[in-house]
Amino acid sequence: MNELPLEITARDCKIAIAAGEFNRFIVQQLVDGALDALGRNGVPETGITLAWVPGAFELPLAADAMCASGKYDAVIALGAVIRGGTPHFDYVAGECSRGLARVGLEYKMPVIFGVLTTDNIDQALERAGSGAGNKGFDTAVAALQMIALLDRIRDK
Ligand code: INI
Repeated sequence: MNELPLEITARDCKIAIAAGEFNRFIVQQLVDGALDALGRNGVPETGITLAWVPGAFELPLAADAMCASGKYDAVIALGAVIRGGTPHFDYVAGECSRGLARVGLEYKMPVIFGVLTTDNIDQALERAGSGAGNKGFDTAVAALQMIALLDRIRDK
C-alpha cells in the first residue's frame, strides 16, 4: 500500500487569503489565526497576500481571481456568516460554500473553506479563539497539508 499521510513539507509556498469585512471583529481573529499558523510553518510574510472583500458572498469571486492569476499555491477564504434570525443567512452561506467548492475544483487548487456559519455571535467567537480553537489557524494548516498532498500525488 502506498499511503500518503497528512503532512506539511518545507517548500516555498505562496498563499492568498480572501477575508470578508462583514463581522470583521470576528474575521480579523480568523485572519490572525491563519497568519500565526503560516508563520509557525515557515511561510514568510512576503509569500502571503491578504485581500478584503465586502462579505462572504463575494469570497468565491475573489478566490476565482486569485486562482486564475496563477500566483498562488492555495487560497484561504475566511468569513463569518451569522444567522441572527434572517433568511439572508441561507443565501449568503449557501452561495459562498458552493462557490468556493466550485472554484477549487475548476482550478484544481486548494481553496480552503474558513467561513464560520453559526447561529449567533457567541458561537462564532468560540471558533475564532486562540491557537487550535481558531478556525483560521486550522484552515492555514489545511492549506499547507493540501499543497503537500497535491505535490505528492502529482509527483512534483
Ligand atoms: N456577509 C457576511 O460575511 N456575513 C453575514 O453574516 C452576512 N449577513 O448576515 O448578511 C453577510 N452579508 C453580506 C453579503 O456577504 C454581501 O457582502 C452583500 O450581500 C453584498 O453582496
